[in-house]
Parts: sequence; structure tokens; C-alpha cells
Amino acid sequence: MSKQRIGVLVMSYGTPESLDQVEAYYTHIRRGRPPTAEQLKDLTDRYEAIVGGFFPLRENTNKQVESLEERLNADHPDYSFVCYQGLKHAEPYVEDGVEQMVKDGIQQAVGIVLAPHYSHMSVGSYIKRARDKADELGLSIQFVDSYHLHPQLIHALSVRVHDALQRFDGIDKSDIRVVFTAHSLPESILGTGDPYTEQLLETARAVAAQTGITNWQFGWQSAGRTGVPWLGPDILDILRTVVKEEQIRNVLVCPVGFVSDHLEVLYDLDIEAQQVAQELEMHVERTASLNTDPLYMETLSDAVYSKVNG
Ligand code: FEC
Repeated sequence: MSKQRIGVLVMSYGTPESLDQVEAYYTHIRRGRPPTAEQLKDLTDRYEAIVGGFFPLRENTNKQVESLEERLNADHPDYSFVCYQGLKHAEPYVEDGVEQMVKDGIQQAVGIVLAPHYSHMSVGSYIKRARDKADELGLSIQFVDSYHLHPQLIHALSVRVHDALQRFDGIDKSDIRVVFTAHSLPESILGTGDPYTEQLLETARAVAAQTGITNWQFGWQSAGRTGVPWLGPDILDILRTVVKEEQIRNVLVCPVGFVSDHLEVLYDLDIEAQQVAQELEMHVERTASLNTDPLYMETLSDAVYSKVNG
């Protein structure tokens, strides 16, 4: 008897494939409004600073999707899992992934986003696009909303915090401020019942408990350059504040809201935050990204499988 085929729509943010695609990508993020020449130069400069021949998020997403497919098929040999990419702001778009599944004759599918925490503005918008396309094409699809407290995710993040703390030579663990961060969102999500901020705090609390750290706080990063207020405090302001008001010079940043190396980690933390740290004569480290960590793949595999019979 042939195995039942399950299509897995693995959704991720998406990134350009070359520097000349940055304008189209940015225009898509801005819902069709092209950026000004100044905005475009600013973003292109940031990509130039991190791109060494390839765009890191493209390569990391490719590897994560391949590893997840392997992992699912190894964990559940009674099924045949086939993973499809669906990107938010680049090809293949979320809708392209759904369409490809239907073309390939997939009849049962699960969708998951490579971001552990749910906001209607982030994960919710991927799911809406995928659901609308699946409904149009008559595909049956279930979605994973969040997996921010999966024990293997917490374990993987805790190992990273533990390892990174060793980079502060001779400094007592209790003197190092750990700042858990995630992508900021407009403040308008507050008071709407959106679970994003609470889920992020739950992840931070669980990692702090597992690593035995008490000197920690939560911060935001990478806020959009729009006219509306975004969730804060921003990591750059946190660095300025802790050194001035608490005389803390050692900070470990753990970006729990992100799962791979990309612009927001490689530029916003490794370049921009490091410049501020240098000006303030601080020692700032960041935890390694999850990328294809087997514990993260196990988290994703479990979360997908929980929907297969659900
Ligand atoms: O490496 C790369 O090429 C892409 C890195 C990247 C990731 C990412 C993840 C998230 N974003 C989220 C929310 C917003 C909102 C806006 C917004 C704007 C940008 C811009 C770039 C960008 N984001 Fe992003 N985001 C990444 C990159 N993001 C570039 C545009 C220029 C800028 O502001 O820097 C504002 C949109 C608007 O103008 O209306 C909101 C959230 C995540 C984490 C969840 C996820 O991965 O989906 C939330 C990676």
C-alpha cells in the first residue's frame, strides 16, 4: 500500500535573491508603495553589509525546509511528507506554495511558519493568505499557530544562552544582563488580545528558568521606520540605559523571536548594536541562531505532526 502523502507549507519571511531585487522586495513589504530613494539606499546599504554573494535568509530557509522534510520522514515513516516553501515577501510566495501542492496532487496539508510566536500581524497574516488560496483551490489544510513553549525549542535556546555566557571571560553570570529580543510591532497590537507579547515573555521566562538566570529583561528590535509608535524599549536604548543607570557593561542578547541568521540579526544586532556597544565601551554578545539545529527541527516536526491527525 502506498504511503499517505502530506504536503507541508513551510512559510518564511523571504528575502531578495540579488541586490537589484531589493526595490521590488521593499515595495512588497510596503504593500505596493515604492520606497523613496533614501529609504532604498538605506536598505540596500544594510544588505551590502551582510551579503557575501548570497542572501543569508534565502540559504537558511532552503536548508531549514530540506532538513524539516528529512526529519518528518525519519520521525514518521508511515507517511510521505513533502515540504513546499511559501514566502511572505518574495518568490515563491505563500500562494505559489499552495498552488504547487495542488498541482502535485496533494490532498492533505499542514502549514507552519518559521517564527515561533503568534501575532495576527505576523504569523496570522501568513496563515490568512495560505488559507484564502487553499479555500480557492479546494485544498484541505491545517495550521500550526505557535510553538513558543515546545520543550525542544526551550532546550535549544537554553543551550545557546549557556554557551554564550561562557564568552564573558571571568565575569560572574549574575553580573551579565541577558536581553531577550524579538521584532517590534506597532503598539496598536496592545489591548487587542493579540498573544505576541505574552508568548514572547513566556519563552523568555522558560529559557531563564532552564538556564538559572535571574538577571534578564525583554527588549524589542528592528522597529519599522514608519510614523506610528512601535513596541519598546528598543535594544539600542536598553544598552544606553543599563550602562548609564545600572552600570551594567556586560550584555548577552538572545533574539528569541527569530530562528535564523538574516538582516535583523546580522545587521541590527551584529553591526548596529555592536557599534553602540563600542561607543559605550560595553561587552555585548549574541546567542547563535537556531538555523537547522536538530532540536529546532524536532520542534517543527512535532508541531506539524500534531496537526496531521488533528
Ligand atoms: O534577511 C532578510 O532579508 C529579511 C529579514 C527580515 C525578517 C523580518 C521579520 C519580521 N518582520 C516583522 C514585521 C515587520 C513590519 C514591518 C517590517 C518591515 C521590514 C523591512 C525589512 C524587514 N522587515 Fe520585517 N523582517 C525582515 C526585514 N517588518 C527589510 C522594511 C524596512 C525596515 O523597516 O527595515 C513594517 C512594514 C510596513 O512598512 O508596514 C510590521 C515581524 C517579523 C518576525 C516574524 C516573521 O519572520 O514573519 C513580526 C526575518
